[in-house]
Amino acid sequence: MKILSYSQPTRLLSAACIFTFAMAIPARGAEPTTAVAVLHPTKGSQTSGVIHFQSVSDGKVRVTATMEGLALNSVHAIHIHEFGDCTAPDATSAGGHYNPEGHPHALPDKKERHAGDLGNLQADAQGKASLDLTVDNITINGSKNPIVGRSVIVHEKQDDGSQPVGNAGGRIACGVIGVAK
Ligand SMILES: [Cu+2]
Ligand SMILES: [Zn+2]
Repeated sequence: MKILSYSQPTRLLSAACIFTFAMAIPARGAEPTTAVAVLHPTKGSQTSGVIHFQSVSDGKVRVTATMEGLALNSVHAIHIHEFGDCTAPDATSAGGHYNPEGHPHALPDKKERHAGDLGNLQADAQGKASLDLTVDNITINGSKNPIVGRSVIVHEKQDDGSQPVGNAGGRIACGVIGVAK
């Protein structure tokens, strides 16, 4: 009888201990769900900003960006580039468009495009721009075209969707994509 009367609460207590212990440790290898890049001006540029990436439903990623210091009322290409390396004064160290699938360049309305093709930003009369776009061809750090460790580049001109890279001109801001909390 002694064993029976003690066993139930003891079992509950151990279950509670294991649960508490498990909750205290983040699951190893869990995929991060948000990433961020702070974009700094390249040499001679005034453009800076922040871009956030967040996993949403159906394996999609919501991309939100705010930029400032752009030419007034102008349109600027924004892409994820292959390397997370903004060290060159003109940001050429970031390499070309992030394109693990080997697709041609395109604007986001085309399903088949570089994974890094985020289209354009429209600057207002104060030189500020924002972007809110949901895409289905990248993940934060999953198996499909992970973006962590790559970079985001804003260009001096509009991406016109043409080959090979949208005719967007020089690079005016660059930031490396990292895991966010
Ligand atoms: Cu680019
Ligand atoms: Zn591209």
